[in-house]
Amino acid sequence: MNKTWWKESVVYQIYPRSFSDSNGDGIGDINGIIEKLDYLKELGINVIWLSPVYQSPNDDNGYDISDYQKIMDEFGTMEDWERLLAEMHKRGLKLIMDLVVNHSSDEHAWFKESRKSKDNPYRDYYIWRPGKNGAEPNNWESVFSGSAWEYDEATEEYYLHVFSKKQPDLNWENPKLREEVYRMMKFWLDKGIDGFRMDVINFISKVPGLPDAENPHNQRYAWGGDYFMDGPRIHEFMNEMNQNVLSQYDVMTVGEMPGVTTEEAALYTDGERRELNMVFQFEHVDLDTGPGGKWDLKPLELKDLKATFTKWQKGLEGKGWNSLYLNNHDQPRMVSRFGNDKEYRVESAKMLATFLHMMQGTPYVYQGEEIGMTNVRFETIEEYEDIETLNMYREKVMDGGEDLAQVMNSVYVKGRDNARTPIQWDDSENAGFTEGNPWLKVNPNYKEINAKQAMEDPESIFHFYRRLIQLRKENEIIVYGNYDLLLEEHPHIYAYSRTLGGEKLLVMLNFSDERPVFEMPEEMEFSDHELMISNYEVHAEESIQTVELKPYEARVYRLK
Ligand code: TEU
Ligand code: CA
Repeated sequence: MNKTWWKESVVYQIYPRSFSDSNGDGIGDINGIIEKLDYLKELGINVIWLSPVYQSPNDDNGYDISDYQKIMDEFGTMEDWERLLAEMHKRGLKLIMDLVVNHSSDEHAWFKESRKSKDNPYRDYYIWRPGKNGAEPNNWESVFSGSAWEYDEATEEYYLHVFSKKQPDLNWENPKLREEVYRMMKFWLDKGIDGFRMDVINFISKVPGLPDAENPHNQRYAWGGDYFMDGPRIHEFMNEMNQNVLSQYDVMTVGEMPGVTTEEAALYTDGERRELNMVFQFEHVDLDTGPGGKWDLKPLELKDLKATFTKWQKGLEGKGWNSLYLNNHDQPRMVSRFGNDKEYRVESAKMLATFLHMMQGTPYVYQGEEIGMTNVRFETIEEYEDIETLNMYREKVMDGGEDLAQVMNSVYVKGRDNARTPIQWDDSENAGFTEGNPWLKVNPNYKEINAKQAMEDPESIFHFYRRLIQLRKENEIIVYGNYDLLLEEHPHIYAYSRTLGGEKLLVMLNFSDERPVFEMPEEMEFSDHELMISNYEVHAEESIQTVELKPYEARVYRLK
């Protein structure tokens, strides 16, 4: 068991555009974050992952970077950012920055050069190909709809963009590009940051030849992920980055990796191999997705959630390290998705937090999660801002003639703007997020759900998170203990144990609004037990052999 600070940390993700606006232009900014550091300190987190704050034309809200070494004007200046880092370090908070190097913006100086001519020194910083029979070089589909290729008049070739056409993919085969990225990483590390979250980092190695994707349903374009997810040179690139850059600093790294398997993740996060500390896997956020992809809704089954989490807990045990998350800026709000955001919003938010924070790995809290913020339903598509949502709408409704109500329903359930509405700080106009016009409308439920209310109420979700985070700090077993699933077949109860040396924890969670009665397996019979945390009142004399749980009830016991 190798102990390190990043295993013992709890990370809080800030999506700066929606966090806190200090100057009334309706857009969250760096000074707004500084104003809220004491709030975050009180919550107890010790690392902040800051989504991109670099210069960007904002086609994808900062995930399209036009200058990696400048701060976006709307967010402030480099001096503001340096003050943020200093104010964080003063409070014992660490900062990890978003590293977006699968692609840049098409407005980046490299791309402006690259597109000029075929012999431009920057040509090979990106992936250019001639067309095939008057069409795109292959049939790959962009994550944001349509072809993953864009034709460029100047040189009569196409460039690859797995995301939007304003996000051309960088060519990692080119050692000069890799050197530039490493130099840029050092620029930030030398300023004193504490690590990186790496955007779709397992996409950077493409299979040479860029073969056509399989297309069983004969669609116009098809998902080409087989040819760039965990591609042929990915481990070599990760290892090179580690040798050249990361190993020279005491930092933490987390690679965002759609499609990653437990076997691959064990390699990426095996300390001996010197690649990354942990990865964000996607299996649990794909369980409610049908065969038609993200917008094809499918009900979530508890048995699938058990199987997935158990696979990841056991798959990395003693080999690598898990990151634990239930939502982020790309995913719906967790209480709306996995809990019940109506009758049992507070209970189910606390239950889900217990579920995640009692597992082995490093937990991530996404802004607003700690006050139980929910999904939003805007009436018309015009009120949405997210490029993924808007492109999909254009393709399906305007071009494809699909049913409007059905598409809007998918947006309500899965759209990324669910997670991007401004943080609800109080019950004043615009939820105290801004004194101006927010860039994305505030969720109308801010009068009941807001941070001010949550701080004042000792029974709030916020204070429950505070206790969970505190428990993790005080109990090594919560960080390092081994996980084992119990009651595998139960349709409503998710129960598991954690074991470290002679110590044991028992976690019991009700994922339903019913009141199931169940028997704990005999191996959980201990002479004594102590309740560590729960989201309902529990009587000390209650048995833990035959148990009845209330709707969305969560209990954690220490067994002795
Ligand atoms: O996301 C990568 C990714 O593949 C998905 O999560 C995807 O963006 C989408 O949400 C699927 O529905 C990362 C960033 O987190 C995301 O915000 C960016 O848009 C994307 O990369 C491109 O940089
Ligand atoms: Ca602002």
